[in-house]
Amino acid sequence: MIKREHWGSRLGFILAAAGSAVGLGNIWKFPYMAGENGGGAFLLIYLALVFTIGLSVMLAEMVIGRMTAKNAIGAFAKLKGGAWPLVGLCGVAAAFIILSFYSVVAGWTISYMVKSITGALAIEDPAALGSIFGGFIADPVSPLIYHAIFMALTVFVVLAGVGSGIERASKILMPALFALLLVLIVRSVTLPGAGEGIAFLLSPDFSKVTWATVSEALSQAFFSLSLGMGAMITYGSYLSKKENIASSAGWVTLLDTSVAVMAGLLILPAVFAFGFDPSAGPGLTFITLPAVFAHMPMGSIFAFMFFLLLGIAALTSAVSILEVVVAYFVDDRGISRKWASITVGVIIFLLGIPSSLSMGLMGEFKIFGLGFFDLMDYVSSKLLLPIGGLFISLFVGWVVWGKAKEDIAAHNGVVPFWINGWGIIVKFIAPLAIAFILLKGLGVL
Ligand code: TYR
Repeated sequence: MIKREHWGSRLGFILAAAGSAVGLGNIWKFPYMAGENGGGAFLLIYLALVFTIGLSVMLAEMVIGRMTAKNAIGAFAKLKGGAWPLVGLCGVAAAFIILSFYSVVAGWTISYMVKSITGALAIEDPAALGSIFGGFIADPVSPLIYHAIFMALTVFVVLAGVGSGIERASKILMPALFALLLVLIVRSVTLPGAGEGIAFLLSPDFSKVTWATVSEALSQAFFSLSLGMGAMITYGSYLSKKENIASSAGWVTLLDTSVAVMAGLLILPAVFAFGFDPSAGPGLTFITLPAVFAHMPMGSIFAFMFFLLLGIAALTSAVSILEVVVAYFVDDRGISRKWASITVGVIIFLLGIPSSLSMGLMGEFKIFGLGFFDLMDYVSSKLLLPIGGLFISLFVGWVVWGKAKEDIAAHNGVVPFWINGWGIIVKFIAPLAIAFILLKGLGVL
């Protein structure tokens, strides 16, 4: 048997895990969700959920991974067996589903990088940009080509392995991402009239908050932190016992959340400065922002930088989603990393085709009233991830609590003072809160 790989350094692990967390969820989804759900009020609820349930489940996942040095399914099998590996199996299923539509949107960002260079986006009128976007995503061929390119890039990184593929790519791409983000924020908040956007994001209006808002914030927290499907179990499984795992989980949570807030500070002030509508929904980054860039001097360069930023963020996340599936086939099915990456990559590409076509040709095709893309998104972010998080909490809190405590203390032999607080969250608060919010959001309660 080949020895299991480890991360080369603590920084390498933190950057890879933050790379997983920071993605389209932070830059594309978070600002428009805040825009649609009352700005600061959404932000506050989101922050409260992230630093209680989110952080606790993040730590729980990393601990499960490190204790077993196994993939998401194998980890549960090794620790307990019975029906528990089903939690990992749902995670692997979620990985197929999420990556299939994630890669479609990531493909759009590559196309928009090209469009910003060619000047095709240098148009000030959002309506015209809306028809460009609508025309592009409804096209039966072009988005599929970009979807294929993006999946190929993802496969390329994963097949190179944990150290020379994922860690190396993260160490180059994550600093680039932070640099681009800073440049763009400085540009955005120094626009005349930007203050209103900042105020919108930071001052809470609770009149718009309903249980639906809270449930949106919860699924967003799971999606954004890459929780509930075993990505952090898988990344944690390559950690050595010498690392301070709790502090790593804290760093990853903090980095992910800061990037979401920074993306809000990048997008909302610019949108307000030019008098656009912050609740423009998913089109905010592909329609409203290009209009904003078109109003700026050297706008094409900023537009290119923005879509590059989005593409990089998407790539390091996609890599972690593919790794969840590949690690399972490599560990438990004895398939080579190369073949597992390529085969799974092709299957996910194929699964993404109906999602892409649901924006055009298959627009009329609905299941439970949802188009294919929306259905995939709903099933994974609204159901599979929170439910996965619920069982992961219960597992750590009730089934392997003693071992989990030991693992947390493994690097220095000291059980941290907050351990029982974490225990209360994973045993009671997280499972109950997730179940309650889920049922409220579904309208069952
Ligand atoms: N966290 C990523 C984002 O915000 C998406 C993601 C979701 C990545 C689940 C991994 C994962 O397991 O875009």
